[in-house]
Amino acid sequence: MNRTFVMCKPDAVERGLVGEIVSRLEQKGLRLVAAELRDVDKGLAEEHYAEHADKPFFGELVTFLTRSPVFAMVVEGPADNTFSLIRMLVGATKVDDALPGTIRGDLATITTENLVHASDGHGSAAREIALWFPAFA
Ligand code: FUP
Repeated sequence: MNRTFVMCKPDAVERGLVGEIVSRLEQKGLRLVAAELRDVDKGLAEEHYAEHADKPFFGELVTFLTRSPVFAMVVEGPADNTFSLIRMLVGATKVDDALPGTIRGDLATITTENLVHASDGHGSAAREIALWFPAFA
């Protein structure tokens, strides 16, 4: 699948970094096929992060994702590696591991508030596009 799900999380919208993040994706050569600024309710946040339901940071994640609007996107690339290209641009999950040159490495200081979510495989891309943009599933 050459489409994947990407989201500027509440911290990115609050800090006015949506343009910077979208710009990095576009400069790479990827394009938006759907995008929406939207409020996230508890149910959607819990479903989105269902794989982390038993983690100690789950409650914090849900509270964070629901605190203010997110900018949700479906992003397309020329080949079926779109998700991995974007994961490279986004950088490591933990801010201490995120290298300069990546979105998180350049712009984030707290692991929970690491600005961007991006699907980590074909399966999660399909699941997340269906969850957030059913018309594009
Ligand atoms: P990622 O795919 O890089 O967004 O990371 P994960 O799906 O593993 O984690 C989802 C979110 O949980 C991360 F963006 C930040 C948060 N998280 C923590 O707060 N603490 C951790 O130890 C790991 C993840």
